[in-house]
Formats: sequence, C-alpha cells, structure tokens
Amino acid sequence: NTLEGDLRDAIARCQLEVHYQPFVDALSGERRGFEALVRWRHPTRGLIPPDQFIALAEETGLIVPLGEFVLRRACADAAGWPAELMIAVNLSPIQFKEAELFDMICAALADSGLPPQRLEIEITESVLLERGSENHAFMERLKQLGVELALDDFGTGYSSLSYLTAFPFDKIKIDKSFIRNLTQQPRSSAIISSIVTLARGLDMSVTAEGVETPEEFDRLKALGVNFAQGYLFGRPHPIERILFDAPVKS
Ligand code: G
Ligand code: G
Ligand code: MN
Ligand code: NA
Repeated sequence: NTLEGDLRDAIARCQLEVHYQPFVDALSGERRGFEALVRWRHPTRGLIPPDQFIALAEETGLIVPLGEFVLRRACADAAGWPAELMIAVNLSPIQFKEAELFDMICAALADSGLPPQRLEIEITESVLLERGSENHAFMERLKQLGVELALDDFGTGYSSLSYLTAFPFDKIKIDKSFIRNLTQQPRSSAIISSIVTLARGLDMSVTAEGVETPEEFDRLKALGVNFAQGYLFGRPHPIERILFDAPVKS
C-alpha cells in the first residue's frame, strides 16, 4: 500500500474529516467563526495531520477532490451554525489551476444554502506569484460573489508588499511564527505593529494566528490586531465537540 493509494481510497471512502478551530474578535473576545482544517482518519495509522498528506495530495492532484470535499463539508456544516459565524476554508495553489474552481465554489454554496458572505477563502502568497493575472481575475469574481479573501501565513512567503496592494484581500493572517516569543522579543512587536498599520492603510483586517497565552493576546490587542486564533481560544475539533452559544440546527 502506498500512501498515495491510501489517500485516493480515503477520499473515495470519506475517511477524511474536517475539524474546526475558532477565531475571535480581539476587542470583544467573541467568537466570529471557524477555520476548517482537514484530518485523515487512517484505518491503521490513526488520525493523520494535514502536514503529512497535503503535499502528497498536491503532487498527485488529489488535492482537487480533497479540496472539494473539505469545502462542501465546511459549507454544509456552517449553514447550520448561527448566522453571525464565518467559515474559513484553505485553498491550495494547485486548486487554482482548475478551470472549474469558481463553478465548484458556487455549487458548494448553492447546495449548502450558505450565503457567500459567510465564506472566507484562505490563500497563501504562492498563489499570487504564478499566473498572477488569472488568479487576480478569479479573486475579483469571488469578491463580486460576496466571498471574503484572506492572505494566509503572512510573513513566511516571498512577501513583496506590492502583492498586498494589487490583490483584493479583506484580511491578513499573521503567521504563528511571529506570535511565538512575542512577549520576549521587541522585534516581533515591531513587525506586527507594521503589519497592522499597513493593513489599516489598505482597508484590510488582521488576524493573529497561534495565540496560546493571555499575555500574547493582551500584547496583540494593544498592537491593534482585529482577530485572534489559537489554542488559547480552542484547538481544532470535530463538529460534534464544538459548543455554541446558540443551539446548532441539523
Ligand atoms: O491542521 P493543521 O493545524 O495541522 O494544518 C496544517 C497545515 O495544513 C496548515 O498550513 C493548513 O493551512 C493546511 N491545511 C489544513 N486543512 C487544509 C485544507 O483543507 N486544504 C488545504 N489546502 N490545506 C489545509
Ligand atoms: O492554514 P494554517 O497554516 O494557518 O493552519 C493553521 C495551523 O496552525 C494548523 O496546523 C493548526 O493546528 C495550527 N495551530 C492553530 N493554533 C495554534 C496554536 O495556538 N499554536 C500552535 N503551535 N499551532 C496552532
Ligand atoms: Mn489557514
Ligand atoms: Na496560517
């Protein structure tokens, strides 16, 4: 059994699971939505995290059916949540090569009944480098539909700031590597503070990822981030384990 064969089977047999991690409004501390994070429930190897199979899925093209599964599952689940909660879904750069991606997203929204305004698509900078103008047009179509766009893992890629201004992002997600040691390292604060200033100037909001301690959260609030996500507010969990303030419809 190759891992690729196993992954192909897993997609066909619905052995993939979507877990959800909350993010909160930094000012009020209120939950604003969840990020969908895929896991593989392997029959013998147990629960496999995405960093062990996303790259393989990208190399083999399996990311296309996998990504569709995650998006459809996430939209269907989120359609049953209280209406103020967003659902954020990661898109791989490889999915962008699919001509049908826009239609697939429209179909996932229509089939689930989720309003486009409640869907946020997370993409990494690599998407902006290759096929920049096609991807730009694709992103504009998503925006016209009402979908929100977030730039994920900001600060880890080939960040040329010109990309930020050229693409229609609503939100920047600061990578968790900048949040680590935030309370010890003045340099991290300076970086985050600059990102917040930049984002404000571009009319974008900022999420801090990987927030683990109250001290980090306090510092981030003082620095002006809009949203926070991390173990402090909750780890990724299956839908059954997420507790809502309001009852979840099924
Ligand atoms: O879930 P975890 O925190 O271990 O996520 C590890 C990485 O896998 C993250 O970079 C995340 O963006 C990526 N990832 C998780 N779920 C998905 C998914 O559904 N699609 C894609 N393309 N990447 C995902
Ligand atoms: O899509 P992205 O690369 O941002 O995926 C988020 C990743 O970060 C997932 O692997 C998730 O499990 C992980 N993560 C989420 N919150 C925390 C946190 O507070 N600390 C750490 N170390 N990892 C986190
Ligand atoms: Mn993400
Ligand atoms: Na990220």
